[in-house]
This record gives sequence, structure tokens and C-alpha cells, in this order.
Amino acid sequence: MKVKQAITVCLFLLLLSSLVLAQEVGNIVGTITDEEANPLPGVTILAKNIQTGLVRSTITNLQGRYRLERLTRGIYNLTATLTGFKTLTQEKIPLTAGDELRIDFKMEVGKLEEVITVVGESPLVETTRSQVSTVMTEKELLSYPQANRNFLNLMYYAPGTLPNAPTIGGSAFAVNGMRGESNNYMLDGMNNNDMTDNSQAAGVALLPPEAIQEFRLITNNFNVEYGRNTGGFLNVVMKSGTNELHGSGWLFYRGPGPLFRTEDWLTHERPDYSRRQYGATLGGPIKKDKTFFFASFEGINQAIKYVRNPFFFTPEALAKAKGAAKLFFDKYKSAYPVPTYDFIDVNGDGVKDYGRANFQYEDSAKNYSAAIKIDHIFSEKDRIAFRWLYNYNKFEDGLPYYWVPGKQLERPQDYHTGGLSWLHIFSPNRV
Ligand SMILES: [Ca+2]
Repeated sequence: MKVKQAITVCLFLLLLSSLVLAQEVGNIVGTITDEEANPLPGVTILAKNIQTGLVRSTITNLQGRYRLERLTRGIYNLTATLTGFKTLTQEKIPLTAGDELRIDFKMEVGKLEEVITVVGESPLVETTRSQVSTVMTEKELLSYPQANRNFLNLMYYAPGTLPNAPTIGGSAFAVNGMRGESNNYMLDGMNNNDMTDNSQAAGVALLPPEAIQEFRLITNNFNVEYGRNTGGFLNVVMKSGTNELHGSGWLFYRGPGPLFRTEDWLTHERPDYSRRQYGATLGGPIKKDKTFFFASFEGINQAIKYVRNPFFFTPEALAKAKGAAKLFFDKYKSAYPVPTYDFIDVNGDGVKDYGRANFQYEDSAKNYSAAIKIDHIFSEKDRIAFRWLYNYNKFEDGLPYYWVPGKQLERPQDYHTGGLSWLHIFSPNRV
């Protein structure tokens, strides 16, 4: 019985640790001193998220140090107050997920009611950690060119990455010479890895760029909380609603005509390529300063025609088919291309066995994603976030490797991913 209880406790702790790992949050740390650089204990440090109204506070220790842990990413105003000193405020501090910002204050003797606002500070740089990481926020996400508007292609802009490293089932970006399968994909701090070969093409749940607040790709000197894989660590944070109602909509259209496609170098044809990508987002308050929502939808409809010239059996070779092969070709021969050039006589009996034929086929894809995120602040000490994301993909391949003439291969995929995180502050020093 004791063993069972111990296992239960361990599982519970594991669950807790994975929740705590949720990298939706960042830290602000620093030291408060007086004008002679003596540390000031007992200073109240208050951080207020100006987008959601969330307030967190702590008090400096005997060394004048403070540490505000696991603040939701956003824009903060930071205020330091101590009786006998002028109140200091630094406004509009951008905190991204996984950040640890150092903000030190030097307080002047004076009345508490006198407020000094610090503006135009030098850019905030993480000085407390040595990790190498690339962060992209909303502005970069929407302004950088990205093939097919898939944010994973933005990883190529990060130092140390190589695009399209081959994986068992496709390709993925590679980090610092590791394999394409070696990255760790996270969504809102939760596992988003493809369970088959961990390439980015298949099983990674995707969000449209408009629904992403930011991502961070860590490529070196990982902190202890980042584990699992040896390549890059990628965390994507979905947007949350704020006190203001915001929305967006988009439509990207590429027509089917030859105007939209360059000539194929081999066949000199301009096969059709049509693609429509459309969607919308909406976020805002359900209850001001308390409950927020953010929702997104995106659809992609794509059809690409190809002309390829693979080898096919000649009618003479098909006439010699036996057993199961004969049954197969008897059934599908009418749809099987007849080769016209580059003939090969494999066994030297004077009968041509293979030849090439120009073969046109179509690959099509339909992808839909829908996501919703609800954030609720119970109090300064408790807040929860719930996210649900649905991805539906249907691929139809005109020339798969186990091809049946005239039949497309259908590959429907459904992903539901969800997460619920609860952050509780036990005390200003314990989360
Ligand atoms: Ca032959």
C-alpha cells in the first residue's frame, strides 16, 4: 500500500513539475540601493501588467534583492516604494515568455508621494542567464517573409539553424549540427512533439501567425528546466485576450492559372497551382481585469498539379505479369500510363521492360485550425489559463510511392491538443 501511495505522490509531483514548467511566463529580478549604493531591504516592488491588470508584489531582502517569478508575459509597470524615499516607477517594460529581466533601482531620499518615472532606459537585456536564444514577437512574426505563412519557417532566421534537414519522415530545421529530429517543440509550455519522427512537417500542432504572441528558440546553454532533446528548444505562446477588444482577418489567394507558376525546367509546362489561405482572430475581455478570451480560425485549401516523368512498365512487360501482379494490372491497366521514351530492356531479351512517360497528377491539401484560449485571474495569487487547439488536415497525393493508378491516396489527420495551467503563489518567494 505504501508503495502505491508513494507512486501516487510521485506522479502528482511530476504533474506539478510539468505544470510549473509551463513557459508562458518570465521573471523580473533586481537590486534596490540608495544613492550611496547601499542595499535597501524592505522595499515594496510592485509589477502591474498594463494589458490585463494583473498585479504582483514582493519585498526586497536584506541584500536589497527582489525576485518576481513567473509573471505572465506582457507589458509591465514596475514600482518601488519605501517610506522615506521617493517612489520610483519604470513604465512599459516588455516581458517575453522565458525572459529573466534585471531591473535595478537607485532610490533617492524624499517623500513617498514624490514619484520619479524612469523612461528611455537602455534596451533590456537578459544579463542573469547565459543561454543563447532567439525571440520573435508579434511584429516580427507578421513582417518577416515566411513560406506558406508557417511560423516554423521563421526558425531559419535564428543563428545556428539549418533549414530542411532531412528526417525519417520529412524534414525539419536543425540546430547546431544536431539532427532535424532533435528539437523539442512546445506550445504554451506543453509538449507539442510529433511522436513518430519529431519532424516539423507531420505531427506538430500549428497556429496561424496572427494567433501567436511570440516564440522563443533556445539553441545553447539551456537552463535546467529545458530537457528532453539535444537540438533546439522551441516554445510558442498563443495570444491571450486583454482588456481591449482586438481582431484580425486575412485572405491570401494564389490562382490556378499559368500566370501564378513558373515553367517546369524539365517539361516546360506550367501546371496549375492554387492556394487559398484565410482566417480570423478575435480577443478581448469577458470581464474586465478578470477573464479574457482569444480565438482563432484558419483554413488552407491547396491544389498543385505536377508533371513528372517516372518509369512505367511497357505494355509488353505487363502482358507477362503473373499471379497477384497480373490481377492488379488487369484491373488498373486502363489508367496505367504507357511509356513513350527512354526505354530499358532489363534482361536483354529484346523486349522493352520499362520506359518513361510524362505523367500529370494532382496533390491537394485541406488544413483547418481552430483555437481558443481563456485566461482567468482569481486573485493576485491564483490564475488559470485554458487552451484548446484543433488541427484537421487532409492530404490527397496523386503519386504516392504505393500508387494505384487513377486513385489518390487520402491521409486525413486530426489533432486535438489542450492544456490547463493553474499558477498559485504561496508567498512572494514561493510559486
Ligand atoms: Ca526485356
